[in-house]
Amino acid sequence: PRNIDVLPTNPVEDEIADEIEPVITEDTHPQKRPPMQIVWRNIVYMSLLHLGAIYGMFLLPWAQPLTWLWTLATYLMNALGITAGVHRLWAHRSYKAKLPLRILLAFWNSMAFQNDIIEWSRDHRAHHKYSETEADPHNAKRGFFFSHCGWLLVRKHPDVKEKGKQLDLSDLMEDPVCVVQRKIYVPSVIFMCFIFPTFVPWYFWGESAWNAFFVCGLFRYIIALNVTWFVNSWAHLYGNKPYDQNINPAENFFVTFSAVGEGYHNYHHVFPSDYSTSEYGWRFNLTTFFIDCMGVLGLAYDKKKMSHEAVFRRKQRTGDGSEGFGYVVKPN
Ligand code: ST9
Ligand code: ZN
Ligand code: ZN
Repeated sequence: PRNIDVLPTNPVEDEIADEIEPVITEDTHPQKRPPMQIVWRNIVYMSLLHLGAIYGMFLLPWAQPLTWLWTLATYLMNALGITAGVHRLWAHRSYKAKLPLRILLAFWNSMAFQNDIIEWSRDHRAHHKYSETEADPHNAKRGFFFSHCGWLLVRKHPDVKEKGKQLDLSDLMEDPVCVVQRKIYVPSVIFMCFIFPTFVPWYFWGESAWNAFFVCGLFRYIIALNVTWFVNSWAHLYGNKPYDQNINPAENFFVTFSAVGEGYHNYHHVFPSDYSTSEYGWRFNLTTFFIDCMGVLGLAYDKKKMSHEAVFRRKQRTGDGSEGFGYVVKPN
């Protein structure tokens, strides 16, 4: 059972707290989930992209070592465009960023091709606020496949649209970087997600454009997409719960490692405004390291971090007694 009535979760000052604080809601259409409307166009696109990525994986041994390095580099830019960009900065406002950093993160976000910043943030705020109800766009109660990618292949539940109307997105509408990214979204994706990753290995070290497209373009994109989706599927199903054992989101090591710090998902749902999305700092958390480096350069500031005391008290009150990824379980 969900046990969110024991909160307030969020002692720190948080200007969008109301947007993501879980609320207890009745499903508007209880018991009668409308029949799923499959969107065949998305199924065809996603299947083709995955086939191309699998082909790219088989091309890997024939690509040059520098191309492997570039694949890793594009993966990290893609990942940070999601984690440091749309997730921690725009959807949660867990820190503030100066214009040059926001522009960089918006470009990296287009490289990730996961919908524009405003749409992603809207779905994500709905995911936190209406977590695991029909109004959660990727409601994990509907199973692994639905929360992983099935939700992108069917029309949304009417509750997502109805309840989602209550979300305030004015902070995003007022950020010119978000507005411009939305305006130029399609060309920016074609360039950042496909042309730029293909061009660099071809131009600078003579990799074949064919290899570069399938490896640095499709293979990198689809791996990053599935890793992101794992946060919604796997990390909502498997892992331990040091902070609140009454909710499904969990601490999952594989997801944390591959999603550059985003698998501390039990912590994140309990303390959504913490810029580290974790009790810890740089531990398996490249995103926090990146934001801290930007802080040193003066480009990131006002980082929100929960106090040790608040975290400790919450663990005592609602945690399952485990620590970290569950390697240390406290005796009763
Ligand atoms: C993708 C996104 O992959 C992945 C997001 C993952 C999130 C992960 C979060 C985890 C934490 C962070 C971890 C980071 C880890 C990173 C690691 C990196 C390595 N609120 O959507 P429409 C209303 S995208 C309020 O068309 P349909 C609204 O009025 C992949 N209102 O619904 C809207 O109109 P408008 C590539 C809402 O028709 C209207 O409904 N992209 C909300 O049912 C219609 O909206 C794709 O594959 C809301 N939340 O269609 C495209 N939602 O927009 C996929 C809707 O005009 N999308 N409304 O205001 C689609 O094709 C469609 O959205 C659909 C649903 C078929 C899925
Ligand atoms: Zn979640
Ligand atoms: Zn979040």
